[in-house]
Amino acid sequence: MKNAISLSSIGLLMLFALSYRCARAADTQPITYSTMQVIEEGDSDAVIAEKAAKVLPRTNQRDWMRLERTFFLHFGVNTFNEVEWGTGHEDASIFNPTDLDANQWLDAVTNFGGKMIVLVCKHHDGFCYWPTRYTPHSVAASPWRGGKGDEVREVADAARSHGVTLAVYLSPADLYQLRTNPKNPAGYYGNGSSNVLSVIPTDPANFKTDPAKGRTPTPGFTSYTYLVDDYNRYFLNQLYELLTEYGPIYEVWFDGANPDPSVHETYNYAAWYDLIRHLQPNAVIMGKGPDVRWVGNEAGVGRTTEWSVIPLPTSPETFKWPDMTGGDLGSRAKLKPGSHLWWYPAEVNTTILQNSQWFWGRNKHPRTVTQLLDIFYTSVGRNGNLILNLSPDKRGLVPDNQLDALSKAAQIINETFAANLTDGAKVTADNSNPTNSPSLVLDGNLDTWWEAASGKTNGTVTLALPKPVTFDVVSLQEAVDHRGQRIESFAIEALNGSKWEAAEKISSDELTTVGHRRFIRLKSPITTDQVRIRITGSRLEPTLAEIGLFKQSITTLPRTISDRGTNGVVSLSNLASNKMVYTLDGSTPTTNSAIYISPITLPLDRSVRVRAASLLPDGQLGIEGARIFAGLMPIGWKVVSVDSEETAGADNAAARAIDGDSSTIWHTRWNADQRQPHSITVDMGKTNRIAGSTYLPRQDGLLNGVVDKYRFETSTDGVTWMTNIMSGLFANIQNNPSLQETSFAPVEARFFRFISLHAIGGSGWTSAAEITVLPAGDGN
Ligand code: FUL
Repeated sequence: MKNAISLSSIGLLMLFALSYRCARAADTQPITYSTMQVIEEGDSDAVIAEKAAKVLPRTNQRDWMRLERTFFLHFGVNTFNEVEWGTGHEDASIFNPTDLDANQWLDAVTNFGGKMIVLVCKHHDGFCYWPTRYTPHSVAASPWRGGKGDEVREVADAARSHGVTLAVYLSPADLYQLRTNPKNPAGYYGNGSSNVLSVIPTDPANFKTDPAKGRTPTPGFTSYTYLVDDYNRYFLNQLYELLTEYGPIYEVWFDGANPDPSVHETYNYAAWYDLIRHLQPNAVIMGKGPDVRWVGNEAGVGRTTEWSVIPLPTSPETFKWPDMTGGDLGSRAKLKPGSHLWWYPAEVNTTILQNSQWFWGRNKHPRTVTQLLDIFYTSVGRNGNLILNLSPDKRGLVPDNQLDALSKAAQIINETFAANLTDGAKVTADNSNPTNSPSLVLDGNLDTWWEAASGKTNGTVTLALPKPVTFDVVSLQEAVDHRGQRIESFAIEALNGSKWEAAEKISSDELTTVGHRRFIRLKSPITTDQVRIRITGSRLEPTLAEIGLFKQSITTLPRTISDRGTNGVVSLSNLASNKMVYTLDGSTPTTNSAIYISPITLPLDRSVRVRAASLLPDGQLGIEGARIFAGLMPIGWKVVSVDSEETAGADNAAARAIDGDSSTIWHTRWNADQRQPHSITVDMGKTNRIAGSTYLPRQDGLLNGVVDKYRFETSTDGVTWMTNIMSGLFANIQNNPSLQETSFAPVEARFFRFISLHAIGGSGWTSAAEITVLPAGDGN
């Protein structure tokens, strides 16, 4: 049956046909709970705060927020080429995993308590991992399982049998379909075709000639009609296949990244959203869509103050959902007349590989257990869902080094959270709404909660424990599904004798927002039989649905290893100020390793791997932190030429790119020389045999001048240059501005030249925090 829809009106209305009862100014009418509120001209600050506090999540968001730990999986042609971004020129024959086992992937997911897997079904290169009817460029053309394989089906089946929900990533950017791809001259992407009436699912045989001709819909589903061009029809048909043939889908992930923006294509997001809402109404749309927001980095770190209620400058029907990367997205200062207040929670995506690399490669190392634990606390514990990527290798298996790090982190998390130490506590509050008693904060149910008495914006909830307990993690959860997000500041205090004392938190955590969940880690464990949460600021009567006290099974060691100075000096520190042991030869630290007393001097002529661990008061080792210092230290190096450097507005001289300090940068002139290329030429003072280079983009959160296309040249005498040493693209550097390493055949060089050919966003600036070279045979 065909169901014709006029997209512009009905589709969008259906899309947002949620309970929008936009409240008017509070002095005329009470403000009711709603999934959207509008701030009117003349609303007082109190009314605005009340409106923000009365925005509720929608059902699909509520279910999604409760997942907390979810996984991503990037596997495909890029795995076989060991690159982060493909080109669209890949031959299908390259995709041939020998041992692909989706159950092994799902075992890893459930071991970490993962509740959902987002599978990359098509990455930017356009190769499809299910046998789609709409392009031959898929697993069907590959040797894998004799061309009969369907990775999406295998993952869907494994996910179902593991009790994990399924979600799909379908890249809007598609280099295979790019109009300019010589491998596919009939590509749809940016081919200038006009919008024509198209039935989805389209009959593949008439895809271009008569798109009004549909094919039989999947049993249990119907057809839809849209006015779209070739690429959008292609994309809608792919969505249709994925959303109707693999069981329930809970998230659709739209990536904003596009490796080749030179060919323009207009994505018809409205049609895509409409189709998703019809086919999988419980799914959240992530990224360029209305349900889930990208947190703004790929490092696994949520904001210390993370609001889920976000002001939109226009109505959600017309809003374009750009990435939101600012530091403050939802504080009172951001709420203003004209804002539509919308529940828009954060998803924190990151990878198990160092430097946020998504696809497996033989030289890519997994993150340390400490980093994974940190990521867990700074995502799930900062009112966001964690989506952690696994990268199977060419066999189609998640390699042991990733599994090892993951399962160690999982074990620590599982042990830490196995027992909520509040058991048997008597809960009281200095004020309560009579229908929401304080004992509800310990009933394990997010749908019941303590709420402050009517009119109060603060309150203290006290737990009197049957006997003293020792804890170093506090978990708080607001009743967001029923009362929205309200808390703005709070204190955690423990009774010490007869005195209430503030529990000392680690410095990277802040006592501000709570939302779905907030973890606060303490600087050191506290032993007490009375704990209180004192809410000191709230947009409306504060609520707490759950309180938890936990003891970390192992004291972790967040970020402890400093930069390597030009003198080779590195210092170690840990937040709890414990003693530390370390190694410099790659071996695992033990209680007998060198004890850290003062800054260590590292060799300067090679890469060094520093591994360190705290020595805990009980004589045990805390878990390890590690850092690789890649490349030669720039000792005695000189910039011999640079075409532009800013020295007036700030000290952004070229020398800053070779000062061994990742916090200073070389930047071309701010108000001049705004064109590419730019280049910096360095004299290393002596000839080195080198086999790679590194570029560390600026680490201050700004992207101005960050290079995404480069060339690297060398010379032994500064006169004759080898210009074809290395050139290329720093794939995904915009989303993931971390260390970029390239390797090349060993060469003797005293001089090198780094040339910026293109910077993010086509900017005419160039910037760099550090540039160095990798010595040959270094093998870090
Ligand atoms: C980015 C992409 O470019 C990466 O390759 C990866 O897929 C990540 C999840 O999103 O923007």
